[in-house]
Amino acid sequence: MAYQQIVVERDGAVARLALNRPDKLNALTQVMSDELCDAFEKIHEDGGVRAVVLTGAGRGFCAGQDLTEFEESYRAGDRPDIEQHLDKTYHRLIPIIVRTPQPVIAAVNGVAAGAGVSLAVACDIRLASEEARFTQAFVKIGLVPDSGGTWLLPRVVGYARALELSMTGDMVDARTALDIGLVTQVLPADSFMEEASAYAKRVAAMPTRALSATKRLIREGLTADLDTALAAEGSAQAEMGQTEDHLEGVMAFAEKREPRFEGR
Ligand code: LHQ
Repeated sequence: MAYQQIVVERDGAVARLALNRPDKLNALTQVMSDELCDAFEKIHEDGGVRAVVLTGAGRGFCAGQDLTEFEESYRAGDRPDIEQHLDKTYHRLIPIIVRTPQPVIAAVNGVAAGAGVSLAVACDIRLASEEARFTQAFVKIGLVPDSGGTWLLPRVVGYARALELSMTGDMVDARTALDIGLVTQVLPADSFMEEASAYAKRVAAMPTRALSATKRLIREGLTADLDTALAAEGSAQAEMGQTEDHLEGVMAFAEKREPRFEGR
């Protein structure tokens, strides 16, 4: 599949996906959503990818749904079938991102609005440029948060913050996003992609299978009872105990050297 609205690059074990409609602040279209699904599905199957970076080209991260996709129908006095649209787009895309076996890092380079915030919170780790801004813009057009926004955001920032952000639609800057836990790091704008790439390379050199199981266990643990979570940890740990990376980690510790993990 040749992509028109995203750019996929590889740098060693890091795959970098950039939304690529910079003039429209990378507003999401059906085409872009299909392309992201395809790219993430290929990454799921690619054992050579050990970390993924999701970012935006130009000054925006993602302005959410491209509102012009429906403009004609509104102007004609119709109402688009939003539920059907969601089924074809975000209801496919968001679970694919969340269930990506490899760690996924959102490098939020600029504004994130509506479904653009959902894309960011579907990732495992969020790094923000000083120029990043976030708005749950849904309310400004009389909608509820969608694309996983009601499920993902409270898990990231908590119930009270998620309600306030979603009910006001207020724009928050990168520093505030850091304060409320929406992102975990704010990096200088002029070296943002270099620093985000270096971070991703560090993650890609970690024991990938353990990271993959960790994100799954933590996600599933949020909706499991303690006994179920302990059993899931036990079974994952039994699997990790058999990996080459576990052996390498233990030997490196014994030999007082840095481990060289291969993701196996
Ligand atoms: C855009 C967009 C955009 C098209 C900027 N669409 N062009 C799901 C299913 C179905 C229906 C609806 O929704 C959803 C989920 C959602 O995501 S709902 C939320 C949709 N997003 C928004 O409501 C955000 C709309 N955008 C904005 O509020 C502003 O553009 C932000 C705050 C993101 C950025 O503001 P500025 O930095 O001042 O940039 P700008 O407004 O000048 O935008 C630059 C260009 O990007 C401009 O195009 P132009 O040709 O005039 O230069 C905008 O029209 C275009 N653009 N967002 N969502």
